Amino acid sequence: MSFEDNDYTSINVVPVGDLPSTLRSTERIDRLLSTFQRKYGSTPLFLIRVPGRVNLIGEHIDYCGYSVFPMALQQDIMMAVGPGDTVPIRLANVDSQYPEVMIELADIEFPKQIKWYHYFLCGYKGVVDKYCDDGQCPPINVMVDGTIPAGSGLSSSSAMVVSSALTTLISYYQSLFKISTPIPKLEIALLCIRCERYIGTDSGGMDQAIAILAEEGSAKIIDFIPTLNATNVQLPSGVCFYVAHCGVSMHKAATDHYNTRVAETRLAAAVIAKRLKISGYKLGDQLWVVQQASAIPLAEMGEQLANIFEIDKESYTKSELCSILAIEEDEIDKIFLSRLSEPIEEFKLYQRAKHVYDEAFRVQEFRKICESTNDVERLGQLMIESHESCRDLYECSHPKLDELVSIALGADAIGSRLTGAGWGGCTVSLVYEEHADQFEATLRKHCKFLCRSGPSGGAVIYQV
Ligand code: NG1
Repeated sequence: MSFEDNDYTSINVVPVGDLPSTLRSTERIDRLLSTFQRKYGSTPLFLIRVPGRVNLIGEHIDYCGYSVFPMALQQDIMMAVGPGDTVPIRLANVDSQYPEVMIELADIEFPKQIKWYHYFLCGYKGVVDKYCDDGQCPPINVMVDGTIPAGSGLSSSSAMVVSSALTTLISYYQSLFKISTPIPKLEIALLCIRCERYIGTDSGGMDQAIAILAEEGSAKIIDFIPTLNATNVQLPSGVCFYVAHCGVSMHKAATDHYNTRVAETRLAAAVIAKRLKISGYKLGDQLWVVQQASAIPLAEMGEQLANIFEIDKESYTKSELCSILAIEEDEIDKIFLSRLSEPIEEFKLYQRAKHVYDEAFRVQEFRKICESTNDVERLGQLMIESHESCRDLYECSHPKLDELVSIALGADAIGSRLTGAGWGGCTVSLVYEEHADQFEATLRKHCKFLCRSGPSGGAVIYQV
């Protein structure tokens, strides 16, 4: 991915009076401002608001180079920021379960045991390293408040990373007496994608991109190839989307699940490249690279895999892969497995690649329908197929997610699927407006977090 200068504007810096009516003069904003005031003895200069997101379709394909279809939610992370004293970063949270921290620059590191503030440090470090002269931002005091349930597949982590990046950027520029940052949104999105990887997860980029590039009223197709790009897509009328939590939380950075899938998709690409004799392929390339080089249309790629892999073979061992790829074990370790904390010996390649190619094609179909026929029954069908593929081929579901999907379909959802990384977290369901009340009443009996959301806007900086 690269950044090309184009017509994307920078992040809006607007007066605090422009907060959306759902937030202006609310208890939540009063509490954020007064907690800041009590803790730091001053009023913040800025409020930064960054939304969470729900991915409508296109799971685990962003890191393979394929387009995804998320929309921003109303749930968000807000940060209040003002100039600090001598400590470079004082960071507190309105929610007392997240204890206050004071951070010296020399202390910025990313251990295996991640704490809540490490996501803040990702954005902070990314910005300081790239934009601040002498690698320094003046001391800042920050108070955080969030309404995105953590570990729910709604991207609370990226909302935190993006808000910390913007908090750091605006504090730096403000200290230079330049209030609004001239840095284009796409550039900030690319920076945030890169810097969330300090945490140890090889994430694809969907979450940071939508958090920054979302526009009220439209879902977005996010493309990564040839460059990061976001296109508005109007969702059909007469239907709505519900997000529901299955009750099991999943903290990606604490397990190898996610990075294992990234590794399996890259190993699958290596086997495809070898067997199709693809020239120009480099070890570690993503699945889109081999599909494009093979000239096999995406629609056919999933089927073609049956001729490339031994499909009755459940998994491949490392030594089998060494002989197929004609490389040494330590090359596999270095190129594909270096981000895993535990060794793994068995790799499912056919199943992962099949999911990725089929899912990428479902995204194309979903988009086409939204832009043409608005055949909502087909949209629902694509969501159901997506869930089945996540469950059976990609193995990133959870029995509680499967159960919630069944409950949603039994309550007249047109389609329902897990959303986000999975292994817990939330489902997203497509529901006819006229069934919404009934659907909501049924789902409320089964989950603590349920929200109906239309597409929200992206990150905004408010000047207090
Ligand atoms: P969540 O649901 O936020 O854990 C993750 C990745 C996305 C994408 C989805 C699966 C991060 C920050 N986000 O999302 O890039 O790969 O899983 O589609 O790692």
